[in-house]
Amino acid sequence: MSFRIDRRAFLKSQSALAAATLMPDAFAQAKIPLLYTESASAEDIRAKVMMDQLVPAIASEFELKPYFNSTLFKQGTELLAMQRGNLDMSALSIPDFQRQIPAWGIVGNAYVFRDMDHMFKVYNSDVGKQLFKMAEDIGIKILSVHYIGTRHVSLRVKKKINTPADMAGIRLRMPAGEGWQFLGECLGANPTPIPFAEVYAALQTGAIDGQDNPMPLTKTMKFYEVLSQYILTGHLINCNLFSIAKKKWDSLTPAQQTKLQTASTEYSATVTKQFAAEEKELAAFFKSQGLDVYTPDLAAFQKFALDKTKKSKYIKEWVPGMLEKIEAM
Ligand code: KDO
Repeated sequence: MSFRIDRRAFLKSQSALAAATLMPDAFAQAKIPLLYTESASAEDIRAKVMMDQLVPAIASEFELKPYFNSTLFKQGTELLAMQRGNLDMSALSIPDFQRQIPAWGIVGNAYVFRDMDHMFKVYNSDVGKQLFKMAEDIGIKILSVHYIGTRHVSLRVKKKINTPADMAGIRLRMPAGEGWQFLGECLGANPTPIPFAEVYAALQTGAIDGQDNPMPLTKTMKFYEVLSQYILTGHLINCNLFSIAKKKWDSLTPAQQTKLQTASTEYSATVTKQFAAEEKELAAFFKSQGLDVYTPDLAAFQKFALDKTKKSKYIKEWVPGMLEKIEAM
């Protein structure tokens, strides 16, 4: 019986074998791809810190491929994409979780957090653990949390705003999602959903009267070019929940998990620091750009939001006793 050797196949196998021996690393340690997308723009603090700090920090094990400006998935669909295995990681918002876990509404409600420190105290407590466990139960592992600024109302229209009654009829863009729309109602406004990437055009064309992004995002996206005033309602201490699909997380070795967890914690700490520092300078910057920047009757805004929340279906979806625990921290 004669063996006909296929010369081409033989040569191919030999060259592959040679390559493997010459470059053991390339074959032995194939990098784990991590597909990432979020709605922040490529100029955003989060994107810059990701490219400068996070990507290199995990490069020995992972190839993190970020897509910014919602170029891979529409804002608000990232969580679903992660559950379906089409996306590995994203910086998620509270209403993204609230869609499937109504109890999450508590941490996305107007005026629940007093300030950034209070927010982190809550996420680092057993309340945070309870919420993060609920996230894992729907297939999302939250790695870390970063502060992206405090949300205030900013308007294109010049109408003076002192109380929620003054917001009646104001077409306020809020991100899509029931939790976001309710937040807009808690400000007395008429909320309308528009993706983050389309807010500038909506302000420019007059399709909306205003929006509520934190100052650092209003700066990065140049929204201030089409705004006339910043009303410092401080209605939400805003964060992103830096997350990975649990199936992907569970597929990693303990060493890879430790590497990714440590780098993510450090990433969110740097992002938080830069947002908090930049935010302090921005009221002066917006005034220099000709915007009116002032504080409204905060007690009136807080009372209105609390009354609206108490009368809403949402408060019934919260974990009993959780609000008291948060307020006591
Ligand atoms: C926005 O769409 O207004 C928002 O600020 C909501 C935030 O929770 C967050 O999703 C943010 O967009 C994106 O990260 C883009 O900055």
